[in-house]
Amino acid sequence: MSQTQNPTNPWGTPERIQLMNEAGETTPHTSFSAYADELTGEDLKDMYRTMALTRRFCDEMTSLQRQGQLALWVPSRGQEAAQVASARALAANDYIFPSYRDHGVLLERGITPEEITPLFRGSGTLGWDAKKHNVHSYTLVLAAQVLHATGYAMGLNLDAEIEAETGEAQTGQGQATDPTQDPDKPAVAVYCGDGSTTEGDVHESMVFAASYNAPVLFFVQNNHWAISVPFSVQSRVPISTRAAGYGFEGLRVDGNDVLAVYAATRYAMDKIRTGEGPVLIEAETYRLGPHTTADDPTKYRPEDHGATYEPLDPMLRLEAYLRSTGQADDAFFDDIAAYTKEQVKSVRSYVLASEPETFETYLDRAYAAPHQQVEDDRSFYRAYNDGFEED
Ligand SMILES: Cc1ncc(C[n+]2csc(CCOP(=O)(O)OP(=O)(O)O)c2C)c(N)n1
Repeated sequence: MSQTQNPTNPWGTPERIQLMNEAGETTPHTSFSAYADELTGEDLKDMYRTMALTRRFCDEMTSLQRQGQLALWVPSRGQEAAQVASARALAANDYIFPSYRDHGVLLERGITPEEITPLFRGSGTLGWDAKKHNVHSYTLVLAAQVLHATGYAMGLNLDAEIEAETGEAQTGQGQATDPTQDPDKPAVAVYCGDGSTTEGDVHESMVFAASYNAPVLFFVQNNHWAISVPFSVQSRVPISTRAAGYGFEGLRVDGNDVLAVYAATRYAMDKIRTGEGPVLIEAETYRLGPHTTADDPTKYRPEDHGATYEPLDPMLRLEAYLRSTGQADDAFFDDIAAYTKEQVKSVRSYVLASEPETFETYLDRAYAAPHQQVEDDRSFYRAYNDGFEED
């Protein structure tokens, strides 16, 4: 297949939901505007603040990586609307399974920037309390989290069955909220990229989720690239069309539009909670930066990509909307700049003060009980290390 081929779908393509265009102008939608209308001006400003923090934090972490202070960084530039608006539409007792680029999801969920850093500094594997936030660890093995999420969602159905039989609310594993007080039935949201959907794990997850009516949202951020492979090579059709093949609804949404992403996610979670099973959302966004700090996109990306995609930047769009509707002015944006600057200053100090762990510490944590494979790895590692001569 040629790399320039455009994905088309002769069997029908879900409409692309957009409530706010690139200029920040809104258009009502018969089904989705009602959900977006739940957001107050304060909510939108708050979302802008989190998006701005995500971006500023991302830039700071990129600089720290360039200075040799981090092993690697995975930038989220361009995907802030998809991440922050979808996370805002989830309930506190929904359990989230992120990929490795979902910093906006975490920050929206109340995880601090500092807590995101250990994985990239090598000073720990999981910096946040997964049970407190109902957010699983980042997953670097593509799509593994999609299986975990589906299994977790199937477990929630089993919990509900036990509750129906015994009358006792089940807490589930790691649910931070009190199930007797929760207004919403818990569900699961899993994040993955367009490239990840080509993994068998995603296919298996979707088959199981459909068969068992699992309460899970598959939130795919189509950022148009799987490292250097363009979306046109990965899929002949928009990813949202695939859901029909599994027998559940697929939504296609402008992933740079906070209103559309929020509305689609709220709609999907309502549907999932009523027991109708899974939903797939494809958020069409764009990765403005490199895949990671180890990547050089100038080697594979068209030279004019900036001219095409930078005007679609979700930050510019929300700013235009807030300004044109008189909800925010220079003073607001100056405050945000000062706030994010302060935040990343303290992250920088935190990172520089945190000590990288030794490799053996990771081996200690691989299994709860002794494991022969781990001991073999330990012996191999020690022998390898002993092979280096002292200066
Ligand atoms: C199982 C597995 N295969 C290959 C890789 C190497 N790899 C890391 S990221 C990536 C591309 C992922 O693209 P996508 O799913 O679209 O997510 P994005 O990074 O664009 O957010 C690949 C192939 C991996 N981490 N895990």
